[in-house]
Amino acid sequence: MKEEIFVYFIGTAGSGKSTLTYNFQQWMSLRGLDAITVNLDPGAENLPYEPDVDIRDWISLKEIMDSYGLGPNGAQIACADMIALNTSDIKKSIEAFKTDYILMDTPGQLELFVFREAGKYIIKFLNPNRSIIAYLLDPSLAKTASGFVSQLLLSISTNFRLGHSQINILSKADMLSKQELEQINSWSDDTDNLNDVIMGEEASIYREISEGILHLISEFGTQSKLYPTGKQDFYGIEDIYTQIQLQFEGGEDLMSD
Ligand SMILES: Nc1nc2c(ncn2[C@@H]2O[C@H](COP(=O)(O)OP(=O)(O)OP(=O)(O)O)[C@@H](O)[C@H]2O)c(=O)[nH]1
Ligand SMILES: [Mg+2]
Repeated sequence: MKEEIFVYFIGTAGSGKSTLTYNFQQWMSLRGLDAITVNLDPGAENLPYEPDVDIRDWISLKEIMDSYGLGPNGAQIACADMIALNTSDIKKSIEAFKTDYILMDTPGQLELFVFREAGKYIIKFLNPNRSIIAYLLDPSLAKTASGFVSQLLLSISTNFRLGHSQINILSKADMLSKQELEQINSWSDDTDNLNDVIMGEEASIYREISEGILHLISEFGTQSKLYPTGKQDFYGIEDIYTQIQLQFEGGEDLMSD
């Protein structure tokens, strides 16, 4: 076994993190590769998989709400900070599996993991050198040029906050029409195409802001490339796996071990 890789699935609420976590593990397992799933969402109710390591074994959103008289959002914040206190136990549970890939399914509310200190702390504590962020862009929020730019901005903010390798994923791509997917792909492949559409919009402060953000993206060479995935037939998962392997093993396939 090589040193393990941690993949953190992060994205806005309902962007498909848990589904992709599950499908990724299934895809690996079908190829004889070893991966475990870790649920980091203390409020998760209907997960599409049975997590190998589950934060709910240590922290329950419902209990925190009841004990501290908090509403669901306040309790989520308290839980996010409590997760950091349990990282040592989580690490021990993960290590017991001696696996190659650790698929980390993060809480529904992106800001809990990305903008509070706990997320950064967890990544650092578990394995800062072998961690990658799989950032999910929800296609329903990225169909228009300005929607796409705002989603890219969120992805960049995540990258800026967490400071780790990041791969951008267009989740639920099966929900897009062929034309919509082609358009988003053309924006993701070349931001000049996106700029053309934005420049064609009616002049407004929002157009100016979009232009400014795009300028920022090209200035810093930020990755705007998106890898589409869908829940049927493991659509796009091999590409994600290849990108992760490229990042850490120079593209070597674990199957070749
Ligand atoms: N068509 C389609 N639906 C999907 C796909 N991935 C997820 N979904 C659906 O989108 C909804 C949300 O999926 P989840 O995987 O729970 O998303 P999540 O980001 O984990 O959600 P939260 O943890 O609640 O933020 C579910 O109804 C899924 O069945 C996909 O690739 N294609
Ligand atoms: Mg989820």
